[in-house]
Amino acid sequence: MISRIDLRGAAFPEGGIDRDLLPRAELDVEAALEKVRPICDDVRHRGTAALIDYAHRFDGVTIERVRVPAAALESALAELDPAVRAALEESIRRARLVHRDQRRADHTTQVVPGGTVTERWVPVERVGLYVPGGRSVYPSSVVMNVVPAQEAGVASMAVASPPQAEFGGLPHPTILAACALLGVDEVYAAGGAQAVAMFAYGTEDCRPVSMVTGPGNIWVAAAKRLLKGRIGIDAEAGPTEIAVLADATADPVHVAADLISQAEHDPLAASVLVTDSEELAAAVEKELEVQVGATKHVADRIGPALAGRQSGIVLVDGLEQGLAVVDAYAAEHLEIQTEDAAAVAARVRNAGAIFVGAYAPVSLGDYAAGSNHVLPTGGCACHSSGLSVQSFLRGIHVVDYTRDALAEIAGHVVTLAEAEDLPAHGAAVKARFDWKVPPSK
Ligand code: HSO
Ligand code: ZN
Repeated sequence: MISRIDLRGAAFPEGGIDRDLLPRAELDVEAALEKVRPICDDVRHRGTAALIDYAHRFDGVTIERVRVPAAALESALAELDPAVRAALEESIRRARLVHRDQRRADHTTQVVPGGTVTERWVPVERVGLYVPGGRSVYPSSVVMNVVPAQEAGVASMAVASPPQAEFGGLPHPTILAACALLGVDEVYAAGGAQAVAMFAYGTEDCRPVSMVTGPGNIWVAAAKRLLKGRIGIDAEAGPTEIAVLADATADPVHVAADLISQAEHDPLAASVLVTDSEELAAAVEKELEVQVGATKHVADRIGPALAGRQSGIVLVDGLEQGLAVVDAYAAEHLEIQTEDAAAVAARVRNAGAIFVGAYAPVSLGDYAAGSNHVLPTGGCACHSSGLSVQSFLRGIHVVDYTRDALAEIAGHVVTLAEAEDLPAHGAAVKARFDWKVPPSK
């Protein structure tokens, strides 16, 4: 079911191993760009009418309006299963604890007497949060997007999620209930590229936003790539990934369960085990067969995900090689199930989130660890981080110099301006000192 990649005895070069040796899903966002361009242009020009047409074409539902009425949000919350409500409330509470601690204080550096630079952290004014609603309906993703935005102090936010035929053209009721629980009252029944375009350009109903976050399918990713610049984005989230770095001390039952858990998302999801233990590999292979037989989404997702070339068991010679592999892979989620797991985890350089030891499965982080589950995929963890309060803040440098402080550095500014053949830059300083460069102190 799951393939093996045997790297034992392979050379591990100093600069890291070749990523192409490792399993990974290919997502051709570039090819989707040409398809989403006319959709985005159409929404730009025809606004709500275009969104209503696309709801019909792509979601198979006839809707009369895109903005979800307040009464629909209230009734979704009133009808929410009390157990789901309690679980969401606890998930929100823990996420708030963690994200509140991520807030940044403004900081002033005195460069010279009379010359300061302050970094002022200012939240993005208005954001659009995309919540998928096709194969997946994830109220937990509403929590993971809304909580950091709220904790960052974003003043205005709107959520978009595809209209569902089953629910009279509204987004899924659990999504609506999660919005209501979080105090988000601006929700739109719009999905795919057209929802991102609605946020970017604005419509009669929806004021344009400055930033769009949230996971989505390939069309959402393509629209984000197309409209990036006009809007800020978090990342083009790809299929989910779990890597487990494990040694002979790991429990194969846990490892197999965790590999299956993320394969459950998507046929392109990646489940990768990196181990130096032949015995563990064999036991996990056996355990996968057993557990897959007892789970739900096998034929459409788990089966193809585990059998796909993006998943596999990577055999290595030892912990050092294992660390080199997981660093090269840069997984969205990385579990460490080894002896002295915390010490091993501390050595990892590239991962979206790290789950330490036997009692921190990825599912915990997906719902209720307090950490965020919107994380970099596709190897982007080597340069990017997951969603956080920081994602919604901009650090503005405030430069404040007195006349004396400027005089002190004026000579150097003029010299550098001349070196770059930009005399007008130098002149802007000289103009403040009767067109002379003040003598350096
Ligand atoms: N594992 C997904 C998030 C999720 N899991 C939502 C369950 N629901 C990406 O981190
Ligand atoms: Zn998940």
